[in-house]
Amino acid sequence: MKLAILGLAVVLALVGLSASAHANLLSNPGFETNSFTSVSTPFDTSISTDIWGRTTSVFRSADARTGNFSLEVSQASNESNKGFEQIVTVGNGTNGTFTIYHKQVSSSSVFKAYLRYLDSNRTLITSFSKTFTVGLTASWASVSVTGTKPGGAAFAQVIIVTNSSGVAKGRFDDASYTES
Ligand SMILES: [Ca+2]
Repeated sequence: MKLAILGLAVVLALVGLSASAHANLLSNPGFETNSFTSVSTPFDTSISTDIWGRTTSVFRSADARTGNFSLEVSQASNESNKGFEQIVTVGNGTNGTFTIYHKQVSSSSVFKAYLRYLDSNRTLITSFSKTFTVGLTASWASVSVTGTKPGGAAFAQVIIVTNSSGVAKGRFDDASYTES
């Protein structure tokens, strides 16, 4: 009986470790809560942690992959650097992965996803990025950026931003930042 209880405790501890190692560290990852802060460009390292920062021309859309809302970027012809970001305290993992789902609005557009690591003074240490196209299909697709956490990393900053000036549109949902 004692062995059985001990065994159960070990299993529960392992399950707990496994869950925390792959936990999504982002707040409001599906944009269901209407809580945002404003940024001029989505590279602002001074915003509060655990809240999405968004530029103008970024708003919630009722076209959701899950839940009731997604976040839509609708950059106009005379605009650039529109997008959104979040800064979180890093976890205990060695590698980080930022994943987000995207879908076209009315035409294909090129965006860039960033996973950046900041030190305790919020100075950029390392930046990983991937350029991707929204709108190859009308269904939801995902993009991921993975990188090794540098020494001294205190915060992870995830960013979606348009890749060039001019009209660019896309809807985004179900973001995650995990460590392993
Ligand atoms: Ca959602």
